[in-house]
Amino acid sequence: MGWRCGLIGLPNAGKTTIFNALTAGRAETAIYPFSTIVPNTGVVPVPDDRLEKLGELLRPQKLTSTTIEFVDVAGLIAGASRGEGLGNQFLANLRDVDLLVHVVRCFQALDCPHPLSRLDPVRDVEVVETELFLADLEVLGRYQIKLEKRSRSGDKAAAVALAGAAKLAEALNQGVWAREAPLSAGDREHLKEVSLLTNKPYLFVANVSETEFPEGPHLRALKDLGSARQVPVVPILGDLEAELLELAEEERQEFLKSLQLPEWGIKRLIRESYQLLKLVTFYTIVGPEVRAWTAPLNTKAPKAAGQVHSDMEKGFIRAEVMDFNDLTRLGSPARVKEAGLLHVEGKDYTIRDGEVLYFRFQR
Ligand SMILES: Nc1nc2c(ncn2[C@@H]2O[C@H](COP(=O)(O)OP(=O)(O)OP(=O)(O)O)[C@@H](O)[C@H]2O)c(=O)[nH]1
Ligand SMILES: [Mg+2]
Repeated sequence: MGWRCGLIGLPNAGKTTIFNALTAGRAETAIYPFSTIVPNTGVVPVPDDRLEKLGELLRPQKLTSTTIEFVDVAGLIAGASRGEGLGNQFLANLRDVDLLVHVVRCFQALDCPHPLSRLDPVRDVEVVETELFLADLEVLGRYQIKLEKRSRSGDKAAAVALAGAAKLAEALNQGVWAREAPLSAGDREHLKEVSLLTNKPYLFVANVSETEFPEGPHLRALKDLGSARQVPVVPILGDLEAELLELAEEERQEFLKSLQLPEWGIKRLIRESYQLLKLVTFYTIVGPEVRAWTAPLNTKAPKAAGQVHSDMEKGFIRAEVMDFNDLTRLGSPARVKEAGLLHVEGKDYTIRDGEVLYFRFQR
């Protein structure tokens, strides 16, 4: 299963720069706005300390991370819903992403003008979010027309959904995110067909310059906004992090130290995205390969097995489960078994974060 994050923001906020830093890509960036027209997509391994530890302990021939995909689209400007700039049709590319990452410009660059002249991250957020609301209202409006037709032809469920849609439209008009709108679980169930951007988990990336780091006024303003709204803020030194990918790992580490940073922003962004998606990580040891997998919270063992191979879900018999901590403490799967800490679990078992699983199945 693929997890996807969409990058949004004003033109020249550095979305593509950060996309390149994340994916080690070479998508075109430019000092003029609207340099991205066709979306860029790239798959990124999720950094995972536990997987590294399993690698050191078990020395497999192959160590495979789980991945997350990033999608970089064009910039949004005020009036995009009326066709300004590149319009907002390209947002359709983000309807099926699982998470929105809003790249907010917190860097000054004389050669790369801000599309609204002055640097002001809080205003930029408002401009972009207004366009998200307008885009969602458009999509919801089209859905309401469909529901009305269905309701007129006697579809009772459509009539109930219509009432929920009206409540949702009212919330969006007042600037309330769809995911925070006061809707009942029933309303949400009826509206699950319609995919709204403001219904997605969301975080800010502050694209900062070195002068703004670790605590310049623009970054501070964005952090304050983030804490007031409970939206995480991840600072990234966009240009620098993208450029330094050219260097050897050792030199990159030196740089990190000289900047007194615990880790690169892009690494933190991948981790934060993964956490916001409320995913759990489980591990399998199959032949020469130790591999990390991703599943939504509360996934049953057969579904998790299905991620590895669809036959494993169909023919699922049982899962043999070890805890990562037991395995690293005792040193090998055999010792975990000897200590009586290998649990055998059936079809109804809900897997938990950090478990190491062997799936038994019939072919
Ligand atoms: N000084 C500085 N310049 C940056 C930084 N991040 C990006 N830039 C520059 O800003 C310009 C625009 O960056 P892009 O990554 O193309 O911006 P974008 O948001 O993808 O823009 P559009 O695709 O046009 O919407 C480029 O010239 C980058 O080199 C940064 O952190 N510091
Ligand atoms: Mg771009």
